[in-house]
Amino acid sequence: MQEVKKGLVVKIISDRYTVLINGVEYLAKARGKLRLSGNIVVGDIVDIQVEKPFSNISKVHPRKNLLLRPFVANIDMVIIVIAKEPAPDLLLVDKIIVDSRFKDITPVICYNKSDMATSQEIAQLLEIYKEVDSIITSAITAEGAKALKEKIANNIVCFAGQSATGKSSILNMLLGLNLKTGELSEKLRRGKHTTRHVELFRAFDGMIVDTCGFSKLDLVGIHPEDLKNYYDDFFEFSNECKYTSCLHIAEPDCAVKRAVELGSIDKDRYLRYINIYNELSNARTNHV
Ligand SMILES: Nc1nc2c(ncn2[C@@H]2O[C@H](COP(=O)(O)OP(=O)(O)OP(=O)(O)O)[C@@H](O)[C@H]2O)c(=O)[nH]1
Ligand SMILES: [Mg+2]
Ligand SMILES: [Zn+2]
Repeated sequence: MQEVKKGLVVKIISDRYTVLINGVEYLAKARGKLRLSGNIVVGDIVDIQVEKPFSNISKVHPRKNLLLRPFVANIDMVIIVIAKEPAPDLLLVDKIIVDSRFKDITPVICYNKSDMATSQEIAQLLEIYKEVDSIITSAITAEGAKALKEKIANNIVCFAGQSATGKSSILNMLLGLNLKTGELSEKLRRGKHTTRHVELFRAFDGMIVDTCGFSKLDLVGIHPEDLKNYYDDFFEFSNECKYTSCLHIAEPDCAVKRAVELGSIDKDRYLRYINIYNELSNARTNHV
Protein backbone atom coordinates (compact mmCIF):
# COMPACT_ATOMS: atom_id res chain seq x y z
CA MET A 1 0.00 0.00 0.00
CA GLN A 2 1.17 3.49 -0.82
CA GLU A 3 1.85 5.76 2.08
CA VAL A 4 -0.50 8.78 2.23
CA LYS A 5 0.65 11.91 4.04
CA LYS A 6 -0.93 15.28 4.68
CA GLY A 7 1.09 18.41 3.94
CA LEU A 8 1.16 22.06 2.98
CA VAL A 9 1.78 23.31 -0.57
CA VAL A 10 4.58 25.87 -0.24
CA LYS A 11 5.58 26.42 -3.86
CA ILE A 12 4.24 25.75 -7.34
CA ILE A 13 6.46 26.05 -10.37
CA SER A 14 4.74 24.98 -13.58
CA ASP A 15 3.40 21.48 -12.81
CA ARG A 16 5.65 20.79 -9.84
CA TYR A 17 4.31 21.27 -6.37
CA THR A 18 6.52 21.44 -3.30
CA VAL A 19 4.70 19.98 -0.30
CA LEU A 20 6.01 20.46 3.22
CA ILE A 21 5.45 17.67 5.75
CA ASN A 22 7.06 17.79 9.19
CA GLY A 23 9.87 19.99 7.95
CA VAL A 24 10.60 17.82 4.91
CA GLU A 25 9.86 18.98 1.37
CA TYR A 26 8.37 16.54 -1.14
CA LEU A 27 8.15 17.23 -4.86
CA ALA A 28 4.76 16.25 -6.18
CA LYS A 29 2.62 16.24 -9.27
CA ALA A 30 -1.13 16.27 -9.65
CA ARG A 31 -3.34 14.29 -11.99
CA GLY A 32 -6.58 14.91 -13.83
CA LYS A 33 -8.87 17.64 -12.64
CA LEU A 34 -6.61 18.58 -9.74
CA ARG A 35 -4.14 19.88 -12.27
CA LEU A 36 -6.52 22.51 -13.58
CA SER A 37 -5.46 26.01 -12.71
CA GLY A 38 -6.64 27.15 -9.30
CA ASN A 39 -7.53 23.71 -7.99
CA ILE A 40 -4.30 23.56 -6.04
CA VAL A 41 -2.75 26.80 -4.81
CA VAL A 42 0.05 27.68 -2.43
CA GLY A 43 -1.24 27.36 1.14
CA ASP A 44 -3.46 24.39 0.34
CA ILE A 45 -3.44 21.40 2.64
CA VAL A 46 -3.17 18.29 0.48
CA ASP A 47 -2.83 14.53 0.77
CA ILE A 48 0.04 13.02 -1.15
CA GLN A 49 0.89 9.46 -2.01
CA VAL A 50 4.59 9.32 -1.43
CA GLU A 51 6.53 8.10 -4.46
CA LYS A 52 9.87 8.75 -6.10
CA PRO A 53 10.83 10.92 -7.90
CA PHE A 54 7.45 12.66 -7.69
CA SER A 55 4.75 12.08 -5.13
CA ASN A 56 1.16 12.32 -6.26
CA ILE A 57 -1.35 14.78 -4.86
CA SER A 58 -4.57 12.84 -4.30
CA LYS A 59 -6.74 15.29 -2.41
CA VAL A 60 -7.07 18.99 -1.53
CA HIS A 61 -8.57 19.68 1.89
CA PRO A 62 -11.29 22.35 2.23
CA ARG A 63 -9.89 25.88 2.42
CA LYS A 64 -10.41 28.35 5.23
CA ASN A 65 -10.07 31.16 2.70
CA LEU A 66 -8.61 32.04 -0.67
CA LEU A 67 -6.87 35.24 -1.60
CA LEU A 68 -6.82 36.23 -5.24
CA ARG A 69 -3.93 38.67 -4.97
CA PRO A 70 -1.70 36.87 -4.25
CA PHE A 71 -3.28 33.55 -5.16
CA VAL A 72 -2.90 31.74 -1.83
CA ALA A 73 -5.13 29.76 0.51
CA ASN A 74 -5.53 29.39 4.28
CA ILE A 75 -3.98 32.69 5.29
CA ASP A 76 -4.25 33.86 8.93
CA MET A 77 -2.80 37.35 8.62
CA VAL A 78 -2.18 39.88 5.88
CA ILE A 79 0.60 42.37 6.52
CA ILE A 80 -0.08 45.40 4.35
CA VAL A 81 3.25 47.06 3.63
CA ILE A 82 3.25 50.79 2.97
CA ALA A 83 6.01 53.39 2.93
CA LYS A 84 6.60 57.05 2.30
CA GLU A 85 7.71 56.09 -1.20
CA PRO A 86 5.92 54.97 -3.27
CA ALA A 87 3.17 57.26 -1.96
CA PRO A 88 0.61 55.08 -0.20
CA ASP A 89 -2.52 54.23 -2.15
CA LEU A 90 -5.00 54.32 0.70
CA LEU A 91 -7.91 53.09 -1.41
CA LEU A 92 -5.88 49.94 -1.96
CA VAL A 93 -5.09 49.73 1.77
CA ASP A 94 -8.80 50.11 2.61
CA LYS A 95 -9.72 47.39 0.15
CA ILE A 96 -7.12 44.98 1.46
CA ILE A 97 -8.43 45.54 5.00
CA VAL A 98 -12.03 44.92 3.88
CA ASP A 99 -11.08 41.84 1.88
CA SER A 100 -9.07 40.44 4.80
CA ARG A 101 -11.86 40.88 7.33
CA PHE A 102 -14.39 39.45 4.88
CA LYS A 103 -12.18 36.36 4.64
CA ASP A 104 -11.58 36.12 8.36
CA ILE A 105 -7.96 37.18 8.04
CA THR A 106 -6.35 39.62 10.49
CA PRO A 107 -5.03 42.73 8.74
CA VAL A 108 -1.88 44.41 10.05
CA ILE A 109 -0.40 47.61 8.65
CA CYS A 110 3.36 47.73 8.35
CA TYR A 111 4.87 51.16 7.78
CA ASN A 112 8.21 50.24 6.22
CA LYS A 113 11.20 52.41 5.28
CA SER A 114 10.85 54.16 8.64
CA ASP A 115 14.39 55.42 8.01
CA MET A 116 12.93 57.64 5.27
CA ALA A 117 10.01 59.20 7.15
CA THR A 118 9.67 61.35 10.25
CA SER A 119 7.87 59.89 13.23
CA GLN A 120 5.22 62.53 12.72
CA GLU A 121 4.59 61.42 9.13
CA ILE A 122 4.33 57.83 10.25
CA ALA A 123 2.00 58.67 13.15
CA GLN A 124 -0.24 60.73 10.87
CA LEU A 125 -0.73 57.86 8.53
CA LEU A 126 -1.27 55.24 11.21
CA GLU A 127 -3.79 57.51 12.91
CA ILE A 128 -6.15 56.96 9.95
CA TYR A 129 -6.13 53.26 10.76
CA LYS A 130 -6.04 53.38 14.52
CA GLU A 131 -8.28 50.34 14.88
CA VAL A 132 -5.91 48.20 12.80
CA ASP A 133 -2.89 46.64 14.43
CA SER A 134 0.28 48.25 13.10
CA ILE A 135 4.06 47.97 13.15
CA ILE A 136 6.82 50.27 12.04
CA THR A 137 9.78 48.69 10.26
CA SER A 138 12.89 49.35 8.26
CA ALA A 139 14.58 46.71 6.18
CA ILE A 140 17.73 48.80 6.42
CA THR A 141 17.99 49.50 10.15
CA ALA A 142 16.04 46.34 11.14
CA GLU A 143 13.66 48.44 13.22
CA GLY A 144 10.54 46.46 14.05
CA ALA A 145 12.11 43.06 13.40
CA LYS A 146 11.11 41.76 16.81
CA ALA A 147 7.52 43.01 16.47
CA LEU A 148 7.27 41.36 13.06
CA LYS A 149 8.58 38.06 14.37
CA GLU A 150 5.97 38.10 17.11
CA LYS A 151 3.24 38.63 14.53
CA ILE A 152 4.46 35.81 12.34
CA ALA A 153 4.77 33.22 15.12
CA ASN A 154 2.29 30.38 14.61
CA ASN A 155 0.58 32.13 11.73
CA ILE A 156 0.51 31.84 7.98
CA VAL A 157 1.23 35.38 6.98
CA CYS A 158 1.05 37.07 3.63
CA PHE A 159 2.80 40.32 2.72
CA ALA A 160 0.70 42.48 0.44
CA GLY A 161 0.65 45.94 -1.02
CA GLN A 162 2.01 48.12 -3.76
CA SER A 163 5.18 47.31 -5.60
CA ALA A 164 8.46 48.64 -4.15
CA THR A 165 7.22 49.17 -0.60
CA GLY A 166 9.90 46.71 0.53
CA LYS A 167 8.11 43.40 1.07
CA SER A 168 10.96 41.27 -0.25
CA SER A 169 13.54 43.45 1.48
CA ILE A 170 11.82 42.86 4.83
CA LEU A 171 11.88 39.11 4.27
CA ASN A 172 15.54 39.23 3.34
CA MET A 173 16.26 41.18 6.50
CA LEU A 174 14.20 38.89 8.74
CA LEU A 175 15.16 35.55 7.27
CA GLY A 176 18.55 36.17 5.78
CA LEU A 177 17.05 35.29 2.41
CA ASN A 178 18.31 36.55 -0.87
CA LEU A 179 15.06 37.42 -2.63
CA LYS A 180 15.34 39.79 -5.54
CA THR A 181 14.55 43.38 -4.74
CA GLY A 182 14.53 46.35 -7.02
CA GLU A 183 14.30 50.08 -7.29
CA LEU A 184 10.90 51.56 -7.95
CA SER A 185 12.10 53.41 -11.04
CA GLU A 186 13.52 50.17 -12.40
CA LYS A 187 10.24 48.33 -11.75
CA LEU A 188 8.28 51.06 -13.51
CA ARG A 189 10.68 51.13 -16.42
CA ARG A 190 10.49 47.42 -17.02
CA GLY A 191 6.79 47.41 -16.25
CA LYS A 192 7.46 44.37 -14.13
CA HIS A 193 7.48 43.57 -10.48
CA THR A 194 10.54 42.03 -8.99
CA THR A 195 8.74 39.21 -7.23
CA ARG A 196 6.89 36.86 -9.54
CA HIS A 197 6.13 33.41 -8.21
CA VAL A 198 4.33 32.77 -4.94
CA GLU A 199 6.19 30.90 -2.24
CA LEU A 200 5.69 30.17 1.45
CA PHE A 201 8.78 30.44 3.63
CA ARG A 202 9.16 28.83 7.03
CA ALA A 203 9.90 31.42 9.68
CA PHE A 204 9.63 31.77 13.44
CA ASP A 205 7.23 28.83 13.86
CA GLY A 206 5.05 30.34 11.19
CA MET A 207 5.04 30.69 7.43
CA ILE A 208 5.37 33.80 5.29
CA VAL A 209 4.48 34.35 1.70
CA ASP A 210 6.22 37.06 -0.26
CA THR A 211 4.21 38.30 -3.16
CA CYS A 212 4.49 40.67 -5.98
CA GLY A 213 3.05 44.08 -5.41
CA PHE A 214 -0.23 45.06 -6.95
CA SER A 215 -2.00 48.34 -7.43
CA LYS A 216 -5.56 47.24 -8.07
CA LEU A 217 -7.87 44.97 -6.13
CA ASP A 218 -11.44 44.08 -7.04
CA LEU A 219 -13.50 43.01 -4.08
CA VAL A 220 -15.38 39.87 -5.00
CA GLY A 221 -18.38 38.42 -3.19
CA ILE A 222 -19.08 41.29 -0.81
CA HIS A 223 -22.63 42.61 -0.79
CA PRO A 224 -22.51 46.44 -0.81
CA GLU A 225 -24.83 46.55 2.18
CA ASP A 226 -22.38 44.44 4.17
CA LEU A 227 -19.38 46.65 3.43
CA LYS A 228 -19.86 48.65 6.64
CA ASN A 229 -19.37 45.47 8.68
CA TYR A 230 -15.69 45.47 7.69
CA TYR A 231 -15.07 48.98 9.05
CA ASP A 232 -14.28 48.34 12.70
CA ASP A 233 -13.73 52.07 13.16
CA PHE A 234 -17.45 52.68 12.47
CA PHE A 235 -18.64 50.30 15.21
CA GLU A 236 -18.14 52.53 18.19
CA PHE A 237 -20.47 55.09 16.61
CA SER A 238 -22.96 53.04 14.58
CA ASN A 239 -24.96 52.05 17.68
CA GLU A 240 -26.10 55.64 17.87
CA CYS A 241 -27.39 55.79 14.28
CA LYS A 242 -31.15 56.31 14.05
CA TYR A 243 -31.63 53.20 11.92
CA THR A 244 -30.05 49.91 12.88
CA SER A 245 -29.65 49.14 9.18
CA CYS A 246 -27.93 52.50 8.57
CA LEU A 247 -25.36 52.30 5.77
CA HIS A 248 -23.91 55.65 6.86
CA ILE A 249 -24.43 57.12 3.41
CA ALA A 250 -27.73 58.93 2.79
CA GLU A 251 -29.63 58.17 5.99
CA PRO A 252 -30.64 60.95 8.37
CA ASP A 253 -29.33 61.14 11.92
CA CYS A 254 -26.25 59.02 11.22
CA ALA A 255 -23.70 58.87 14.03
CA VAL A 256 -20.91 57.76 11.70
CA LYS A 257 -21.35 60.84 9.53
CA ARG A 258 -21.40 62.90 12.72
CA ALA A 259 -18.12 61.28 13.80
CA VAL A 260 -16.63 62.18 10.40
CA GLU A 261 -17.69 65.80 10.83
CA LEU A 262 -16.18 65.88 14.31
CA GLY A 263 -12.95 64.37 12.99
CA SER A 264 -13.17 61.13 14.99
CA ILE A 265 -13.19 59.20 11.72
CA ASP A 266 -10.82 60.32 8.97
CA LYS A 267 -12.85 62.13 6.33
CA ASP A 268 -10.97 60.72 3.34
CA ARG A 269 -11.29 57.20 4.67
CA TYR A 270 -15.04 57.76 4.91
CA LEU A 271 -15.19 59.16 1.35
CA ARG A 272 -13.27 56.13 0.11
CA TYR A 273 -15.86 53.96 1.90
CA ILE A 274 -18.55 55.58 -0.24
CA ASN A 275 -16.39 55.02 -3.33
CA ILE A 276 -16.01 51.35 -2.55
CA TYR A 277 -19.72 51.08 -1.77
CA ASN A 278 -20.54 52.57 -5.18
CA GLU A 279 -18.05 50.31 -6.88
CA LEU A 280 -19.66 47.24 -5.29
CA SER A 281 -23.16 48.47 -6.14
CA ASN A 282 -22.22 49.13 -9.77
CA ALA A 283 -20.59 45.74 -10.09
CA ARG A 284 -23.81 44.14 -8.88
CA THR A 285 -26.00 46.14 -11.26
CA ASN A 286 -23.78 45.20 -14.16
CA HIS A 287 -24.04 41.53 -13.32
CA VAL A 288 -27.83 41.36 -12.97
N1 LIG B 1 15.36 53.28 2.70
C1 LIG B 1 14.77 52.09 2.65
N2 LIG B 1 14.65 51.46 1.47
C2 LIG B 1 14.06 50.25 1.45
C3 LIG B 1 13.55 49.64 2.63
N3 LIG B 1 12.98 48.45 2.28
C4 LIG B 1 13.12 48.35 0.95
N4 LIG B 1 13.78 49.41 0.43
C5 LIG B 1 14.10 49.64 -0.99
O1 LIG B 1 12.89 49.73 -1.72
C6 LIG B 1 13.02 49.15 -3.03
C7 LIG B 1 11.95 48.12 -3.27
O2 LIG B 1 12.12 47.01 -2.39
P1 LIG B 1 11.53 45.56 -2.69
O3 LIG B 1 11.85 44.74 -1.48
O4 LIG B 1 11.98 45.05 -4.02
O5 LIG B 1 9.98 45.88 -2.77
P2 LIG B 1 8.77 44.84 -2.96
O6 LIG B 1 7.65 45.37 -2.12
O7 LIG B 1 9.19 43.45 -2.70
O8 LIG B 1 8.40 45.05 -4.51
P3 LIG B 1 7.62 44.02 -5.49
O9 LIG B 1 8.26 42.69 -5.37
O10 LIG B 1 7.75 44.63 -6.83
O11 LIG B 1 6.20 44.04 -5.01
C8 LIG B 1 14.45 48.60 -3.07
O12 LIG B 1 15.25 49.53 -3.73
C9 LIG B 1 14.84 48.46 -1.62
O13 LIG B 1 16.23 48.57 -1.41
C10 LIG B 1 13.71 50.32 3.86
O14 LIG B 1 13.27 49.89 4.94
N5 LIG B 1 14.32 51.54 3.81
MG1 LIG C 1 9.17 41.78 -3.91
ZN1 LIG D 1 -25.10 55.65 10.21
